[in-house]
Order: sequence, then structure tokens, then C-alpha cells
Amino acid sequence: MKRIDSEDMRKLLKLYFIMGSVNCRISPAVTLTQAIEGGITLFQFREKGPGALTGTAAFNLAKQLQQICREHRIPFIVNDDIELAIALDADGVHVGQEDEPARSIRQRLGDHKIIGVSAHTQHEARQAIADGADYLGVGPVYPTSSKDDAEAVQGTRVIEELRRCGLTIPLVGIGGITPGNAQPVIGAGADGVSVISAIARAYDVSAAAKNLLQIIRYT
Ligand code: 3NM
Repeated sequence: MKRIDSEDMRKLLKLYFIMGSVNCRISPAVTLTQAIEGGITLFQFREKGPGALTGTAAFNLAKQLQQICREHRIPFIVNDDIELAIALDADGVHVGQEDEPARSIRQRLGDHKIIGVSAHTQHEARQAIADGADYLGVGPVYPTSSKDDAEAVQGTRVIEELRRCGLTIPLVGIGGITPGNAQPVIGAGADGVSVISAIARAYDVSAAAKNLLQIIRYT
């Protein structure tokens, strides 16, 4: 099978929800189900940070969330853990700069899986594209409390720069994005937004997702 089409990838990136058990106010399964009801377009399982599940517990949660995604036809992406992605036959993986390079992941997974890469500079973006990334995550756009080792806050500057220099790869902004500040991210040239807390910690998860989607669609 061949690589995902760029336009299909762009559609999936509109509202990209990332979450693990430590991010949720209520159970991860209910959080994900409500987020899907609200209209998320892609999901990433990211079981990281203090108190995160490991081993069988992490695997079982991943499997449960993957099943929910399958039932609703939402592609299921695994953060960092290529072995877990392979074991689950996930739809793809997302990796950072400190992880295995996309080129070798592409060789291991084949063309039919989605590969996302976090990029913070034009150089990293070009390298990821050359390595076979299907999309980029660019951030942190705003201050975030969901990632301990986040890089310096960039605002929308890097996204603008990547678009200005002619890179057309599908990309999402990430980091501290909320309904109140999502518009400039899309305005800068992102195809969508990627969020953890704006959805996972919302009092009404489904309404939070709906609200974000409206803003993205009508920007
Ligand atoms: N990656 P929230 S920022 C997972 O800059 C992640 O690459 C980032 O969580 C990056 O929406 C981030 O709660 C955390 O700010 C995003």
C-alpha cells in the first residue's frame, strides 16, 4: 500500500487529540469517547509523564482506546513507542527529534502507516520530510504544562516560516492551544491543531472538542 495522500492527511489533522491516563479528569475511555462525539479527527496515545502506566497496564489501555477509535473510524497513532505501535498494528506513530529517525521507522513500518515528526526548525522540518514523514507537529506555540521537556515557546513564528519557505507538508501546531488562541495557529498556515489539556481537562469534553472544531473550520 502507498503513503497517505497529503490532502487526506490534512483533513485528519484538523483536530488532533493527544492523551494518556495522566491527562484525563475522568476515565481515558470516557474522555476519548466524548472527544470523538465532539468531532476530533485523529487520536494519539501518549502515555507519558509522572504517574504514567507502563508494561501490561499501558498496553491494555492502548488496546482499549484503539478499539474505541476503530469503532468510530478515527485513526490511532502511538507516541514514540514503535514496538507498541507494531504490536497493536496501530495506524501510525509520532516521534520527536530524540527518538528513532523517521527514515528507519519508515523502513520498519512500511508505506501504509502514518509517521508524524515533531519539528522546531526549518532544518528539522526538511530532514523529516526527506526521511518520509507524513506530517509535522510544530511547537510549542504557547506555554504548556503538559510536556515537562518542551522547547522554548515559539508563538506562530516557526509555522509561518515553514510555509513562507515553501514547505507544503501537512502540519499541526501544538502546545497550549485553546479555543481562545487557536485562530492564529491556523492563520499562520497550520492545517489543524493538536491539543491535550484543552480537551482532556475540559469540564465538558465533547463541547470543548466541538468548540475547537468550529473555530478551526471557520478560520
Ligand atoms: N508536544 P497541551 S507541546 C505533547 O512542543 C506536546 O512538541 C509539544 O499539550 C511540542 O495541549 C506538547 O495541554 C503538549 O498544551 C501539548
